[in-house]
Amino acid sequence: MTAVINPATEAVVAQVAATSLEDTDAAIERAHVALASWRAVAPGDRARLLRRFADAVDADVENLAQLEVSNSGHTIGNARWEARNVRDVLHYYAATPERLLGKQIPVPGGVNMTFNEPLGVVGIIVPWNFPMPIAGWGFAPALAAGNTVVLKPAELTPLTAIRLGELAAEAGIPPGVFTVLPGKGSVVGQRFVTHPAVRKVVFTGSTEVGKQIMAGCADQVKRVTLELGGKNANIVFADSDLEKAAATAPYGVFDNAGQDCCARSRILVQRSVFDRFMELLEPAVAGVVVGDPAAEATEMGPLISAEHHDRVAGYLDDGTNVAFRGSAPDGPGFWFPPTVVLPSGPTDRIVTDEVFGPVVTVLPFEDEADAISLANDTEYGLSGSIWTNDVGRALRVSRAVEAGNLSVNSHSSVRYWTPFGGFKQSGLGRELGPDAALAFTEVKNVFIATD
Ligand code: TAP
Repeated sequence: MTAVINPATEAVVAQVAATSLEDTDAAIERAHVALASWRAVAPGDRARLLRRFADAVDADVENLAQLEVSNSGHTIGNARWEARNVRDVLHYYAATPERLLGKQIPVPGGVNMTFNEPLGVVGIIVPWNFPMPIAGWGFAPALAAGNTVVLKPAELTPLTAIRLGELAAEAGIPPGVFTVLPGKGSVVGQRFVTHPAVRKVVFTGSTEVGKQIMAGCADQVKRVTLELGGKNANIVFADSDLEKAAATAPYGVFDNAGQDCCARSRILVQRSVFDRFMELLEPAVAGVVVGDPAAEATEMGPLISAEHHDRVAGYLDDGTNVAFRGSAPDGPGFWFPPTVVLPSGPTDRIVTDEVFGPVVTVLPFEDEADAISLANDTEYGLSGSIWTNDVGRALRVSRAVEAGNLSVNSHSSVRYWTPFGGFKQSGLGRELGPDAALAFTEVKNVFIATD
């Protein structure tokens, strides 16, 4: 049994059994057996089952949100959005089974056509920072395309995934088609990589573990989608709406206490407006409401664990030039105040590493070329923001920054109907959007001779 801790109170909220290697194998076997019957479900019926699953999630939004607040310390507002996001991806991909259209390609002497065949059993490995959406982004398109799914939540945050498994069963998703297996990454997650019946692994988590997963999958030429870390730039040009850029910068990085692969944790500000930007940023940071995540007005909760708290704190020492900090409650709970750092330069560890906490660095740049060069001076490439009122510059810089998800005059990165994923070491493949279900299929080409 593993104790599940509320990070805002340090109280034990549940005890969850860790799935053994034998039980993982048995679940994968059941998922393998269930493939034939799930594939045979008529497209319209598969779509109806996914919509019923979505409706079950919709009816359970408040319960799922409260579970997430107590397990992950997410603010109640964010947790409701996350539960509704699972509902929405299920509805969106419920349209897939009837629209997985092959092609008919003209060839002499016969008929040539393509089919999008399901891959088989898909293993989905989820991190602790967004347990619900990241699970849904994988299982909704995978199930819609006719695959069966085994899903491992993070050991720290299994509660909403377990509930989603119950809701799937209540909605009529057949046994073996969608199985949630709480447990250790080194046991359950690793078995997804090595078990030959698992044909694809979808992994979201750290770049370090992602590389191990990719290397492990190579042994069986197993398909893999990786959503990994980020160290995203928030580029503020002198010609932008500086008040708005400064007022929104805290949300861009401190949402979910900075435990967000899309956090804009490197603010780059044009030198001519640097001092003014810092003057505007200070009250915005002071105004972030940090505290009880169950309270409606709270904007930032705690970090996920004591261990993670120590890791984040380890980036700050006596020599760190902290410009200013927001507030945070005293313990119990793994609290860390929103923190703004003026580093000595772009090679400081706090600028190059993914801190994954409520810590942001601010650096000046001279001109457009300098901004692009600084933004790209990282092996990550997940997201970023560009603040400017010059439309030509907005387009030039968006094309030049090496990242999968950019927003201009906004920090918004995720919409379930648009593609999401990283450049460089931030990942491999794309989730969400119109093409995500195709990543759970193989294209088969069939020629029928007529002559
Ligand atoms: P990880 O430590 O990499 O863990 C992620 C998941 O992998 C957990 O379920 C973990 O299980 C499992 N795992 C660990 N070792 C494994 C192994 N050897 N084989 C198979 N599975 C294994 O990451 P984390 O600390 O939970 O999450 C934070 C990271 O995720 C950050 O780097 C963040 O940027 C990234 N992230 C990326 C995105 C996107 S979309 N790009 C979104 C969210 C988060 P345990 O729970 O047992 O450790």
